[in-house]
Amino acid sequence: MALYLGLDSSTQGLKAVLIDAAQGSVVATSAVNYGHDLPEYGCRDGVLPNPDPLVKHADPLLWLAALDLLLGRMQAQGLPLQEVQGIGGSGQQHGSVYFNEAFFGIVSGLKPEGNLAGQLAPALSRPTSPIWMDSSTSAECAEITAAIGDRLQSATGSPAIERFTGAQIRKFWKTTPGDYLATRRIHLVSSFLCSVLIGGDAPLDSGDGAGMNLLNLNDLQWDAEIAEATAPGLLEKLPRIVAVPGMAGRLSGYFTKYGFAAGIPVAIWTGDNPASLVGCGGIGQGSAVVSLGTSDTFFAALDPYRVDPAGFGHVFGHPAGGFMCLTCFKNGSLARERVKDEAGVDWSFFGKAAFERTPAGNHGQWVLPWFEAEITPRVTQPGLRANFDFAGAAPEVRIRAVVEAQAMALRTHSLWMGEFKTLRVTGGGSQSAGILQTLADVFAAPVETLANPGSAGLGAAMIAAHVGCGYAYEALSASFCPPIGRVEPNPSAVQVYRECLPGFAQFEAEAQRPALS
Ligand code: XUL
Repeated sequence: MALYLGLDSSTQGLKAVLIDAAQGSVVATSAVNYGHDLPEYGCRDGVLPNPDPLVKHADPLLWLAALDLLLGRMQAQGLPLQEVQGIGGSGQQHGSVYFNEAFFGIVSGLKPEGNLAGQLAPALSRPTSPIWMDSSTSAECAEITAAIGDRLQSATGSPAIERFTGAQIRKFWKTTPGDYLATRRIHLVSSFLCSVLIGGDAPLDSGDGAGMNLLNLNDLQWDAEIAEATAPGLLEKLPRIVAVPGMAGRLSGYFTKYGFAAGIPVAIWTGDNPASLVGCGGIGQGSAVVSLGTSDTFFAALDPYRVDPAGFGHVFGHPAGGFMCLTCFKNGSLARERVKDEAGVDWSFFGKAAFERTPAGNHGQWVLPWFEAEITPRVTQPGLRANFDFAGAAPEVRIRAVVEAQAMALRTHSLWMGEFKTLRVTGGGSQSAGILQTLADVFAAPVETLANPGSAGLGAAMIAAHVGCGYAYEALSASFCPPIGRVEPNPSAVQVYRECLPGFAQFEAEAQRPALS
């Protein structure tokens, strides 16, 4: 056996995937849901309530409590944790955790008789963590853009983006300069949890680091001028940066209480999207991944380096080397759930019947499902925009309108990345036949589904196997990511969408004006 553990600290929970790299098999999966399992932290759906709908913070101690709870559960399940040869991980991107001077001593001296949250609480210089759903930093984005200009996007792979960590750090400095001054280290969710695992101050990889608007992707170093324009003295508060995940360190003695062998290698963590690209077998060019989760994301390996001329897409480091491109839509599964609930139907109706009862193109009836402020395109005032009586329409018409809009937005905003021969679809939405067919037809490309148990956690486990024992990514992809289903595009529907797409792009561009209701 060659067991490797992948952990994925996502928006709504912490997930684990245990693989046997020698056998090419997934041995076990396990999960903790923040709202359900740790309600005492008050983070339903992983977010702290806030009167301002643009502010989305979480409690970083919740992520630690989840780690203790999950590992304890896996031990109680009798999983062979003592056989694990290495651990890797991924975190929701952009979320940041702020530490004072005490952090370094506390993290290196974790005591097994205590828990993680209790021990690390005094090390926080900011009690809450802004996460990727936050869009409250438009002013800070404008200030950073005014200082740096177009170089911000050509250097960091993205223009100034509200959820990216740079703008969040600037807001922290502006609103509570004393707390900012007391901050000695700013970690992302990924490097924070990796630090805890190694009992040290972990580096960041360029996959997650590129989500900060601070990393220069031309030389993979922090950009001193951009850092200083973001907040004074920021450079020295940032973790060490590395191009691709290597070994971060050895597992802290704290974790032997869960049965792990002392000192096993821990790989440098990455962001959930870069890990997911690995976990979907997206090592080379040719196929793109559509991940239908809390957010919908579209990503692929990118070669050569280039940026989105429209300014919505991003470039991150690829964990296997080189670059990846990504576009993220905030109104993903939450929008699908909203329309399903409001229509009073179940998932089987949503995934199948709704599409059997309505034609491709929905007779030109479109809705932009911006239940929440959207990031692609940038829409700060939530609200649906429709060209028909959406509320009065039949459930199947409303459902098709939402799914088609999501697929057409994915297509419109991924054109800068190039053409792809296939799409690999992952996440909860990949269970729906209607969604898969719509994607195949809108992209005019076959859609493949994967058997994977959570692509980010699987990718993290594959990274651990690569880093810990030199398993090649190509071989790991061949064993862990074979497609299990394939949906071919339907030529007549392809034609319908080909004709619709320019009009839809126009409709979306015009709808970026504030909603009327
Ligand atoms: C990517 C993004 C989201 C989060 C979700 O830029 O903001 O996909 O990574 O966890």
